[in-house]
Amino acid sequence: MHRLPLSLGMLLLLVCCPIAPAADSRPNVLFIISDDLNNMLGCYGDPLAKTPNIDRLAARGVRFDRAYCTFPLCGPSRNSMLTGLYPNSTGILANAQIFRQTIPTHRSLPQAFRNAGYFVTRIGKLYHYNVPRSIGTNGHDDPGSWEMEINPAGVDRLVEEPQIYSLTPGQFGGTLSWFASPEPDAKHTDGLMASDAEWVLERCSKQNDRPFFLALGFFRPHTPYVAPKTYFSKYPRESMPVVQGIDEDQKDIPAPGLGSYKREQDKLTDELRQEARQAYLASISFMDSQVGRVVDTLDRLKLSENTIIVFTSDHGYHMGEHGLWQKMSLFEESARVPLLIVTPNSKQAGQVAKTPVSHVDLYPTLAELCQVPTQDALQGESLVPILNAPETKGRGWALTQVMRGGGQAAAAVTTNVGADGKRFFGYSLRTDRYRYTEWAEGERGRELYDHDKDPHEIRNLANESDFASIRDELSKQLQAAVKTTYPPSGETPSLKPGLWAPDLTNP
Ligand SMILES: [Ca+2]
Ligand SMILES: [Ca+2]
Repeated sequence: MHRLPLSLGMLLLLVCCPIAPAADSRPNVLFIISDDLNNMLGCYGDPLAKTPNIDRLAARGVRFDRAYCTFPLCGPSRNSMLTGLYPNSTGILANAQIFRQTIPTHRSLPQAFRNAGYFVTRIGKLYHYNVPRSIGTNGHDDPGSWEMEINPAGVDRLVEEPQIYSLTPGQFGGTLSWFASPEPDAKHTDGLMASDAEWVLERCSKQNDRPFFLALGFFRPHTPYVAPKTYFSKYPRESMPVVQGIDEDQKDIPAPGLGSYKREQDKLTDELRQEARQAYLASISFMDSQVGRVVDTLDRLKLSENTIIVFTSDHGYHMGEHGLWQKMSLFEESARVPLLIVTPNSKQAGQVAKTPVSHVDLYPTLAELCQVPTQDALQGESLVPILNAPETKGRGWALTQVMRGGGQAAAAVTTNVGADGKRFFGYSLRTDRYRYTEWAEGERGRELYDHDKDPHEIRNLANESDFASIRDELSKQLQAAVKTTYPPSGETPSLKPGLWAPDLTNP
């Protein structure tokens, strides 16, 4: 009597759930993003950067040589990447906003993983934060994206701010500022985050009934460039290069192309330029060490055998090229981002993909790799064919946009260059060979650079008659690309009053 119901029950279980997914066999995801990090990394050929841990990741996966953000500013870029939509479809064109205020029912990348049963955790900055002011808080977060959030704040935020050098004293977030800290790695915010990530991974190795999606958002090298002083000593100040030939270079750049310049940068001497580069590189090496700790833990716990690792940044960064610093330009240094994707046991480990790709491609890529359903229309393309064969052509272009004149984005970081106060966009199309940029549909200027001959984008060919046909062809391609950035309605969604807005609380 005892045995029959049990057998029936088992039989029923088999009949009812013959194709139940084996949840624990889906790969985990370790998604690492650094803030304001350009491609000054050893694996991208930088002659100075000491980044052994990120270089090690590059050797384990596919390195995307031409990866681009959609908008070189934290908030718009991160909302775009994490929703899989261009900024013209998220409606987030400035910092301190979240897509729940514009497209509230859209499912974010981490949310799709949550809905598919993953244990989804955020540590640090994934959506926008004011740095350093909102370190230690949720920032401008989307609570619906995560099951668990961890927000440490280290000595860089809690103790050392009075000692930080700044071009504009007392300001650190949008201003060039730095400090060589006497405190060790473990006491800094990014060090605490690496420790928290180790703790989460320990938990996931013991409790492996569900795969995990661990999103780890380091704050460095974002200003203020605060890092333990041992990292500063890797980069002697006197040996730091200073970009030359700025006046000559700027002559053929339309005014909006230089619109991210800030008046306070007039104070920069060559010595300060060297100090800024030293501090930026020191912050990169410090962040690289924290990446190494987390990846070592993943290896030690044998989780890497079934974990996809992504490493990227929210946008690029200038170190004086064209006379510019920081972000919000459409030049290569600001639009380009590092992108490494490591899939377990990849036959393509160490290979390089040269075709242009975009941050909007990450959502469909990870969803495909993990068989996570995507219920919303996404605007990127899966990079899986490129991961399988890095010479695959893909879409063949990447589009980056920025806003100028009036509006909140301008107030966030840039000089307002629209004398009439009118808001306008710049769009820049990157193909294998060219970068082509239009400001206000070309009314406020065009730029064309040939990367085969001019990798530093010094000579603007847009007004040279020999290049008129290439320019016109790229202009058509750019306008077609811009059309793909809008939602089906053709209208960018606007902020809706009454919808949840993040509360910014200082710790
Ligand atoms: Ca950023
Ligand atoms: Ca030039």
